[in-house]
Amino acid sequence: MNLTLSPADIALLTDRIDAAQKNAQAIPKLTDDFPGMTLADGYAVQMELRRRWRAAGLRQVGWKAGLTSTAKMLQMGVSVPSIGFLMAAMARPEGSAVRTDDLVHPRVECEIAFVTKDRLAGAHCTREEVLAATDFVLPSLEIIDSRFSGFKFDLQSVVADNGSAARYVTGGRPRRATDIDLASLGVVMEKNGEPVTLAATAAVMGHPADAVALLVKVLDELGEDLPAGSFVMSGAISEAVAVKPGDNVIARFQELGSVSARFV
Ligand code: OOG
Ligand code: MG
Repeated sequence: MNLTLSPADIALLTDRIDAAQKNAQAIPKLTDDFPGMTLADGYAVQMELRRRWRAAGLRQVGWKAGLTSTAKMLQMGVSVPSIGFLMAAMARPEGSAVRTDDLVHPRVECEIAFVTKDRLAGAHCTREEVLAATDFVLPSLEIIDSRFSGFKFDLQSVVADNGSAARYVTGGRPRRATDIDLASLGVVMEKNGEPVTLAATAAVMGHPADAVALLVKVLDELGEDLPAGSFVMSGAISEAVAVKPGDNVIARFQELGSVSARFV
């Protein structure tokens, strides 16, 4: 990957992203000031953010793939999948009240989450390897929150912003990935009792395990692997839905049960 930013610029942009996240304050997308930024530069900022948070004692639980469905690519105008890291502090209990005053403009996505039992690594990771290394899958909601004004960004900026990662909720019934057909599960997301998105899990790259394989390949390019025991979100199955205080969201997954959150 082709890095163009100096270490000082990477530190500066990491400061900006970190502050925008901590203050829940929108900032202009990074390419406004650094138009030559590359995808590698975006990941350099993301990895510096991860390094800082881990150095501060925060615990990483896994990774997320994003922009892995056509619905999301069309919604965001970005057509290349990307990854981000997930920390324990981002988790919220199922059905619990999720605060919005510490977020900029939250949106909710429904995703298949994987928990792994074996290490995955390398530039040629396959769907079959992912399924063999998966302990169980479960339904999840991701609450994304772009730190960029108007929720508008390009690939470089969103990668630097850790793929808009903010909160996540898991629920439902964990299942062995091999006991169900993970590519053909219907998912309905409801907001305040009304269906707002309808899709099937094949919307994620044909099979959600392919999104995990892609994530492993990106990790390989970054010099990382996916350790056993990782929690991995495979990307939104349908478009993200904006939420505000008072909203209730439930996603009902065929075979996996439901997962919900309410917003305050
Ligand atoms: C980027 C993150 C996308 C997904 O599941 O597709 C994502 C964004 O849309 O803000 O998490
Ligand atoms: Mg997501």
